[in-house]
Amino acid sequence: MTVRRRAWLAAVVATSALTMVQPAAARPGSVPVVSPTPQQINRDTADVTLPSAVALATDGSTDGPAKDLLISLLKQHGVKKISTGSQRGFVVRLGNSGDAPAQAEGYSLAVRRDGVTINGRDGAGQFYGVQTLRQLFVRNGHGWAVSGVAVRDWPNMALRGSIEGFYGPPWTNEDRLRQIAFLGETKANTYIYSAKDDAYLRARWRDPYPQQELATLRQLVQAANANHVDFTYALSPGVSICFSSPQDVAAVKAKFQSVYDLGVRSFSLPFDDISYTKWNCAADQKAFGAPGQAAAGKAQVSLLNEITKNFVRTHDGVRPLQTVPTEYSDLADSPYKTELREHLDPSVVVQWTGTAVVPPSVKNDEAQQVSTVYGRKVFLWDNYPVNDFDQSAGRLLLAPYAHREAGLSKYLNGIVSNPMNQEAASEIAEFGVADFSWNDAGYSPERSWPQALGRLAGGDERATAALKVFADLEHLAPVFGPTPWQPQAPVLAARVADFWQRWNAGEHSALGKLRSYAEQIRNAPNVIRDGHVQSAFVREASPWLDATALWGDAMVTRLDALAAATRGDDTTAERLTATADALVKRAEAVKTGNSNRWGVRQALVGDGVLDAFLVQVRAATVG
Ligand code: LTM
Repeated sequence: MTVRRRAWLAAVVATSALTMVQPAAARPGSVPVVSPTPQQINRDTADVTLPSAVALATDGSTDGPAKDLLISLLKQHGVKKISTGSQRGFVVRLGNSGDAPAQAEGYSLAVRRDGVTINGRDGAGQFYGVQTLRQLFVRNGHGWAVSGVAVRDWPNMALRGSIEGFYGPPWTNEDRLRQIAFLGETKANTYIYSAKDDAYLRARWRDPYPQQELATLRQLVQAANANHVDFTYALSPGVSICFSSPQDVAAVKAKFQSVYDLGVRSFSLPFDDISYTKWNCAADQKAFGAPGQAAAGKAQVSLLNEITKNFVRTHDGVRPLQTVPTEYSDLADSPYKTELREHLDPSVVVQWTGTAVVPPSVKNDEAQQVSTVYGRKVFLWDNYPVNDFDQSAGRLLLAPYAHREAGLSKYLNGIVSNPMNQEAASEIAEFGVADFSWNDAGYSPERSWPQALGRLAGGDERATAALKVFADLEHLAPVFGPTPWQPQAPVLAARVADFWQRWNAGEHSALGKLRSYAEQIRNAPNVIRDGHVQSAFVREASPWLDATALWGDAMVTRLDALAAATRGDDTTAERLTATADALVKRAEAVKTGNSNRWGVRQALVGDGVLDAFLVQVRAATVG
């Protein structure tokens, strides 16, 4: 690697370390919370004070990005002097001189009185060891210590990350850089660049990139490499390709070559959301037969096998080709799937969305069945927390990642989340995806979700609590049908149910308890805006935060009206009821920006629970 390139990479890693959201410092003496949940973590010794001078010991295998991240973390935690060459005093070792687990991307980490040792099976393993160390720093007076733990860790799934695969406004470059840093931080290794409305990927797939676009892509690829993320370039020619045309096949290769030259080493040819029962050219009928499922399978296989043979295998370092079949969301065998199972090169990685496109759950027996049908382990394209379709209009989907069965790592070779058009808000569910795909057996949504919120709040406990209140009001997951499978506002709903039970039993003190939660709802947006919450999240969530403040105010006011009516002060009760009515109107009038395919809509907050409660309280107040 040239000196200039090393300096550039150091700058990229330093930038992501700076923008990296800091976890709350671990609690002294306990086994710290590390995410993704490690396979093995044990407390070995008391917390070890981090001195202001340390020696850094590397070996021939030490990974550049891991080392750069390590140095920047040590500096952020009070280390002033980092010497190399000597191995005296407190030594931080990074490389593969010892006992790294055998699994790809695995690492071991040991904290002792005289230093910290991280051994990675490979470069990514070292990087992930350092990402674990990032979560082990403990406050120690004015300085820092490191939790005295021993970790052995590796991922259960080979591919983990996200696919920018939604419809509507694609992410900005800034969003993508943030996402790539997030993926590195959560030990996810895959970002698939597949935005449906990016013309160069789909509608104008044949067109070469202008210089400016190439420069932007180069920046993304370099950031991905510096974070151990495979930037996967997904070209979707299915809308217009003539499979039997040598010119079109050459156009696919040329487009791939143009990004290979930027450093891309991972490629996909998705065929989702196209019509596969008609040809785009008459020649295909001659080459593959009358249009139909089997013929479509043959045509797609011919392109995928040709690209595997004469692009993937002829270019250094290129990973197996990926595809999204046109039949991506069911389990049934078909003439199309038979073609793929019997003739597709076994190295090609096939994606699947689970059943129902936007699946309420993904189960082991389904994954097992589909892996039989496609003749290989499949790669889950999980449409979670995507909000590009009409049933999710007006919503941010902030529920935990859930109802994916432990054991899926046996049948899946990975999971990528298809996120929302709102990048930072997607990180809540994506955090769970990274956690689950690393260690599906150890995953718990109840544990992971608060960690995701705490991370977004930069470790700010007050803001984390406010985010919990806010996210409870956006507690939905993608769903195609009318019935949500994640409960909306479960905390509020439970509090409201408890309130009515007590109130109807004549326990009027219940009102004060619920009022204080209503105040938390009203105040959450300000706390979020004033705290250390990631600014991109605050920007994206802004309409929903505005609406939340108004709904919270309406709830406080409605409860005050009820209190007034209960003590016989009808004048106040009527005045407050009118005030609350006006607040509800204002809350209902808050609109989303034009951020999604569904355009400008009401910014929905706790709908079905909060609004319904306000109607009930009104009736109880004014009869
Ligand atoms: O899921 C797949 C493979 N394709 C599309 C996605 O692009 C889209 O974002 C989701 C949700 O609307 N549904 C799809 O079918």
